[in-house]
Amino acid sequence: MREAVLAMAYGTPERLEDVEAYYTHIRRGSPPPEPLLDELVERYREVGGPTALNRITRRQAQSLEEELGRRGRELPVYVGFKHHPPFVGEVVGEMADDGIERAVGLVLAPHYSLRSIAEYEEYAEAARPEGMEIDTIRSWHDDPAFVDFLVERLEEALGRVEAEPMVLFTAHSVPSAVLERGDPYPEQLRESAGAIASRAGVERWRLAYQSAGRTPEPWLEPDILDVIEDLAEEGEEAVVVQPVGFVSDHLEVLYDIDIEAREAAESRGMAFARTGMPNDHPDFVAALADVVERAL
Ligand code: FEC
Repeated sequence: MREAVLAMAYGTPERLEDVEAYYTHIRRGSPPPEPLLDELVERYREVGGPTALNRITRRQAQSLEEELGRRGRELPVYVGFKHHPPFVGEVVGEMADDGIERAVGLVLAPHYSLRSIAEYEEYAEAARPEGMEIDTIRSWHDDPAFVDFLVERLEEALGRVEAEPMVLFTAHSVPSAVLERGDPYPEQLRESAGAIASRAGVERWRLAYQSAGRTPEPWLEPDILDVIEDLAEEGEEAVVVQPVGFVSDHLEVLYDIDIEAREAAESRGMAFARTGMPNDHPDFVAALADVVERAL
């Protein structure tokens, strides 16, 4: 049986001119009102233009293919994006043309949510031809090598602040309506945070959401900016942020954490540090290979 891995990630516009089409896709075909578009373009400008997310995703996939090969599993790793070409559905079609009969779907986001992994799964499933199997891994936040990797990143960031910090573990918020449908997302985030904190010997930590969308519905809280404000009022001197819900340096990290959250902390007199992201670090790639091998 011809097997493959389908690596899936969010995708980013590669030029500022493409931000409108990208944002329209995120909004399921409804073009963004001008003020929202302008604000998003400005956020990209502030991080130096479109982010490297697509390139990082491709490097992660390439390194994963090489690592699997070293482990005696010669199988191609395809890349499909949620909101940028090549879209997940197109890539599933390409895999079928290449004669792939079974694929392991690996979303490059560790926690399951109806608004994250479930949506990638739906895109893949909608394009899947009869006779082809796609098993998307539901979540991999608790993979031991991945947790080890995050513990090391946290220890490294803790070494960069002098005062004893409050550690904030963050993930992308999602509309809170998912809770009525039993979404395990908040629970999985608590598991991640608890496992990392206990392994790193960190006693003072909180979970916070970030990057809530610009829509009128309620999103999961507390928001990181509110938490930072509370911490300042409580007299905290330093904060270390670990964005456990993401695996790459992209807009939600480079702008929402490195610019917005940092400014919120430093303007209130607190020291601030953010943990390094996994990107294509060999130890992270090895963890991904473990996750895929188990699914195979
Ligand atoms: O570097 C880049 O250009 C890409 C940054 C990026 C990542 C990302 C990850 C996640 N999102 C998730 C959920 C939502 C929901 C909505 C939503 C909207 C946006 C907008 C931008 C954006 N997201 Fe995103 N997300 C990234 C970028 N996201 C830009 C539109 C402007 C805004 O609201 O800020 C609301 C959609 C709607 O209106 O229906 C929901 C989740 C993740 C983490 C999992 C993953 O990576 O797939 C969940 C990276």
